[in-house]
Amino acid sequence: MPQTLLNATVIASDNYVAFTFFIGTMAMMAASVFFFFELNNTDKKWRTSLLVSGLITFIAAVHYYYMRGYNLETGESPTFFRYVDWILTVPLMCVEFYLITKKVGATQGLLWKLIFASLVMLVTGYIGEAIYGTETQSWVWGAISGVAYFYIVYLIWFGDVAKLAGSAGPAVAKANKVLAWFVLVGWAIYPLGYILGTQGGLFGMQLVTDPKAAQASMDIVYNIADAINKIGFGLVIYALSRSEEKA
Ligand SMILES: *C/C=C(C)/C=C/C=C(C)/C=C/C1=C(C)CCCC1(C)C
Repeated sequence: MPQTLLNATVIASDNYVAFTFFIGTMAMMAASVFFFFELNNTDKKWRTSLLVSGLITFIAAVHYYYMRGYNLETGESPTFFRYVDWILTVPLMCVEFYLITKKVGATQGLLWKLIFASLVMLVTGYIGEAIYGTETQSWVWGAISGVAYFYIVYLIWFGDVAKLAGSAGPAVAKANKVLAWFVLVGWAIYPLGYILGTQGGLFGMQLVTDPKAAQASMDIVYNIADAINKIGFGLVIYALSRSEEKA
C-alpha cells in the first residue's frame, strides 16, 4: 500500500500529535454528552451555565474531529481551525463568568470587556502564528496577546468579576476562585505552546529549531491544554450546580 494512503488512514504508534487529536475528540464528545444529559436534573438557575459548558466542549469536539483528520491526512498543523475553535469557545468561557455573577449585578459591559480582551488575545496570537510564525518578530504578537491575557486575569482575580463573585455567596465565590486558577495556570499553558511552535516565540529566541518538531510540540501542548481547560471549566460549573443543591 502506498505510504500516503497509509498515513491517511492509520495513526502510527509514534504519532503523538494525531493521537492527542484523537483523544481530544473523544474526551470533548464524552464531556458534551455528560453535560447535556445532566441538564435535566439540574436546578433551573444553573441550567444555562451548564448548557454553555456543554456547548464549549461540543464546539471543540466538532473542531477536534476535523483537526484530527486534517492533521492525519496532511501532516500539517490545523492553525486556522484551531483559532476558529478558540474564537468561539473562549468568549463562551467569558460568558460563564458573567452568568455566575449576573444575579449579583454583573453588567453586559463587563461581559463585553472580557469578550473584547479575549478577541484581542486570540486575533494577535493568530497573526503571530499564521503570518509571522516562521519569523523572529512573532514574539511581538505573542507579547501583545499576553497583555490582553493578563487583563483578563486581572478582571477575574482582582477586578469586577472577583468583587462580584465575592459578594455572591460561598458557592459562587469558590467556583470563581477555581475558575480563576484555571485561567491563571491552565491558560498559561497556551503561551508555552506558542513559544515552542513559533520561530521567535520567546522574545526572539527559538526553542525548537526543527520546523516539524516545533509544530508538533505546539499541537501537543495545545491539545493537552484544551482538554484540561474546556472540560475542567465545565466540571467546575457542574460542581457549582450541585453544591447549591445541598445548601
Ligand atoms: C478552549 C481554548 C482556550 C481556553 C484557549 C485559550 C488560549 C489562550 C489563553 C491563548 C493565549 C496566547 C497568549 C497569551 C500569547 C501567545 C498567543 C496565544 C494566543 C497562544
